[in-house]
Amino acid sequence: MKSVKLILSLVVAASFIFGNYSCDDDEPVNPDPTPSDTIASDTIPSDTIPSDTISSLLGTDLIISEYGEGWGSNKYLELYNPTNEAINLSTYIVVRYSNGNLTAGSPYEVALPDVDLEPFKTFVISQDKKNGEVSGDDSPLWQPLEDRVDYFVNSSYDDAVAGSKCIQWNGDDAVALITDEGEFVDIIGEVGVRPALAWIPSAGESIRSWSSEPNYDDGNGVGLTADHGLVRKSSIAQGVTTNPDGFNALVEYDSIEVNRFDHLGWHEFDGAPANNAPSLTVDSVYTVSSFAEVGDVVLTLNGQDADEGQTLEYYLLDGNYFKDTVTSVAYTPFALDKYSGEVTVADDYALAIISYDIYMQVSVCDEYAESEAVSFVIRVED
Ligand SMILES: [Ca+2]
Ligand SMILES: [Ca+2]
Ligand SMILES: [Ca+2]
Ligand SMILES: [Ca+2]
Repeated sequence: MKSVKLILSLVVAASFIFGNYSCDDDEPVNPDPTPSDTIASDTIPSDTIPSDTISSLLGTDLIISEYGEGWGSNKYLELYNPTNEAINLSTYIVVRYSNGNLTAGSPYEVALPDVDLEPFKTFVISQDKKNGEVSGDDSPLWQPLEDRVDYFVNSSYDDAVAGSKCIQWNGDDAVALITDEGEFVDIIGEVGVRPALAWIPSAGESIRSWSSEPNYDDGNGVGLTADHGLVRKSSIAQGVTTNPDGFNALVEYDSIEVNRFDHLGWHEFDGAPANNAPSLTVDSVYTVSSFAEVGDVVLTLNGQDADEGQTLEYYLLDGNYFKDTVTSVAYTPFALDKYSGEVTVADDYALAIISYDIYMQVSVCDEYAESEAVSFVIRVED
């Protein structure tokens, strides 16, 4: 446990240096580093800060940068490379230790694919329950989540399929990244401990989960690993490599509300190179003919980024939904291409019956940061 205590005290020190971070359940993560408030400029003369301060912030291995346990199948894990060299993922395994189990087993272990993860980039893992492809009682991933996933894991619950029961955490499990030699790289929760029921405000009920107050597993405070997301604080460069004695999520993570996907696909890290966040401006209203056909371009989003050579990705955050009040059939009339920013007609039958404006909320991401959300409507005209 000694090394865990050392890590925790380093984290406390790092929190002091980088200021207080919001942990409000209802607010988006909004890191507000205020070093000038917490360290008087005369206590640490600038000439005592070594010139390699930035590189000393780097990590030595992958970390878990985001965890999500949402509604239905909306479960995901984001990995991040906090080093300055690419890391091949094929020697890493994501493991779910279910309900306090000390061991996992093949259906609970996902071997990652042969992918080189570049420095300061993320890799998002979820279940292969894509929209239109689910069977049985499963619900599909919500489209705004599906759009951000890099790797869809076979989640058939079949004991003969490795990993098929892994991405099904529901709050009272430990989730770990390990090497193919069985060494912990990072851990959420405490392997071998199943937390008690804790209050989940958004659900209006208690669900077994790691919670916000000591002892973190006895139900005190608010449940944080069920119907919530966790975003790693930007000061954290190293994973938890020893099974901890208790899991206080808020030491290293900010809590975000359930089904909030706009932090996926990028991670704020103090050791990363300087970056200008991309921005996006849109008109308030675009129009499309009710006779338009599938594939017709309605508009093209045009993100701006002051940095050279960064790939921009466009995401739908909300909207693009129409429900026929007579038949109760729901439609998604448009499609947003992640890379080109083109919004095209996806369902021309929906256009023919729509009788009001379709609301869209979108953003642009450069893989290091995401823009503010912007909204517009598409007006369907005869
Ligand atoms: Ca849930
Ligand atoms: Ca569980
Ligand atoms: Ca993230
Ligand atoms: Ca940028």
